[in-house]
Amino acid sequence: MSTEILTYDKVNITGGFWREKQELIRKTTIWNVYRRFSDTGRFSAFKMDWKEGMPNKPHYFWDSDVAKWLESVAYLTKKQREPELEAIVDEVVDDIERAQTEDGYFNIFFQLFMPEKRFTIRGWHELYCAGHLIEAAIAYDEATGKRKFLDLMLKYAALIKRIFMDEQSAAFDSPGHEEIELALVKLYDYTKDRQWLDLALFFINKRGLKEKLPEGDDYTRGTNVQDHLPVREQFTAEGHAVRACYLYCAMADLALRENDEGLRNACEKIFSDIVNSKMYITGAVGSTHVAEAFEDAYRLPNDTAYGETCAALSLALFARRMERIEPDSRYADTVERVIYNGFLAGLSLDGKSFFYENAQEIDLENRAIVRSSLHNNKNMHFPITQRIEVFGCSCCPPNVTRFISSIGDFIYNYTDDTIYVNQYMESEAALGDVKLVQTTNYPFDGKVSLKLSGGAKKLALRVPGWCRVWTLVKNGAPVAAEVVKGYALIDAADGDEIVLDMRIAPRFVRADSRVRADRGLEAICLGPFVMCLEGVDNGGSLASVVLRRNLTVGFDDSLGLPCVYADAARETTDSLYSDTVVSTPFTAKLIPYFAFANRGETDMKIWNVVR
Ligand code: FUB
Ligand code: ZN
Repeated sequence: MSTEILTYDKVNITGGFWREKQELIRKTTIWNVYRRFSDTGRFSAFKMDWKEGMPNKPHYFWDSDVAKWLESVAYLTKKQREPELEAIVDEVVDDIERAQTEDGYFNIFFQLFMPEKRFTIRGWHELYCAGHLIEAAIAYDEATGKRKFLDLMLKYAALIKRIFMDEQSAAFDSPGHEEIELALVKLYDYTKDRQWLDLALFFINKRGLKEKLPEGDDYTRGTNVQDHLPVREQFTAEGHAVRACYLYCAMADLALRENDEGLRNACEKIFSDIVNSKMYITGAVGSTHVAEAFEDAYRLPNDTAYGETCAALSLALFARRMERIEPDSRYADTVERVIYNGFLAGLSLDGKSFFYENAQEIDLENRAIVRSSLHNNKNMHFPITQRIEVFGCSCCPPNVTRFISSIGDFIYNYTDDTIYVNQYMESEAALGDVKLVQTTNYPFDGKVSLKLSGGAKKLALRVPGWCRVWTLVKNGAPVAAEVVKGYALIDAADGDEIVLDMRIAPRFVRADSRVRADRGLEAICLGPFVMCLEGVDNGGSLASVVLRRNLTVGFDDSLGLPCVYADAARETTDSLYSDTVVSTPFTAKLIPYFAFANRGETDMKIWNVVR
């Protein structure tokens, strides 16, 4: 039984944790990304007047960086008009209009540097850029009613369809970096024009058939770009993690719309493969910097983890599509794991800077030893320890802004008679005549009140996988509820108030013993937060810290976040090998993982010895 998404435009996040994040994006992050993208020439590149000798030579996927920023502005604008931001978008759209060729083509890099090579180099992201521009154009039209951007992109999409699908005259048959497939499904949903769904299907169906291989192009064939098998025969997550998850998003989209059992089966298996063997406890995925890829099952090293912000985010996008196909709480649980941990770590608390790779452990002393070693393994890659404002490859920052601005998409799904409550965020939502007011201080507190008015619906409230003790109260009286696939079901009529109270207490979590990096270690979680130790709170190096099982919850006022205190000790030996251990007790402090690295460079550890 499939469901519909109650999209972000019908859900207003009115307070609490995510409202603060959305305000941060609106007031700080969107502008900071704009400034950094302007400084680095990304916006002026759209003028198409770059000449040799000038600084900031346009890069082959800058279009996509700006496109995601434009899309973010659309989501912000939908909630509250922002004339200054809108003026910037309009100028970019005018630039695109001026530069777009007669036949509809638009790509900064190819038009400036190699117009004769268009649609011949599979690895150079033309279709990826096109996909992001299409997503932005849809969002902007939807938010403002200004149609020009969408018309330009419809013209471009028509060219792509003609060259790739009708004439089959391009040198490759499916994109080297997936993205346009899911954008085309959105275009179909928005315009109801079947040709866009057909084009998305065309790209999906061509992948893995290896019919066309541009000469000398070895990189963009095979596992790294999910081209090793036809998509309906792919059952494990492989290759570049962002590419992979964008592909899986489109596969899930098409499985739903086309009632395609083969795609659905592949998506279910791939999703299980990810969450059962290839995902960090934080929801980060893509554990190696080598090709930014999924590693083999259970290979989840902490100190060298890659875990790109875009990859975590795209896993949440995939999970959301899967929960549309089938309301099973494991999908929303995964979304929750990602958004409170592996994704959110990508953004600094002040909203100005970003991680591209997200460390799962920082041991500064060990890094120094490895780096100074004569036998230094040059391939050993450690993620950066401090967020920065812009990267040479800056795909993550505008992905963060568009994701948080539209995070309302993740709260509710519905069928004719049921509303699924997937995420707990203080909000007001409208589904036709039915209004839902969600009041909560989640994730700091596990109590959620839902007031329904204007009709009657069954509510299906997700009981998070981490939650062991919860109660349900209807209009002040405790009620029992049947739980189906992780959702507690309860009828609600006009004026009813349902209160779900989930006990949030710190808990110890272990990893499957096949995850070598976590063997013998435990993590502490608090509600949806994965907690971590930081050197700045715990006296520098964390390598010798042993935690005890005695935990108390506190609040860190300077971070504005809950913390956990643990009885602990530093255990050191008196020589390289020794049976004499010196144990110095202290109280350890753990903070939510996503907030690490906001107080200078320091050690960080999620997995610890607990004794
Ligand atoms: O190549 C485009 C984007 O930049 C990818 O999705 C990221 O992994 C980064 O390589
Ligand atoms: Zn990225």
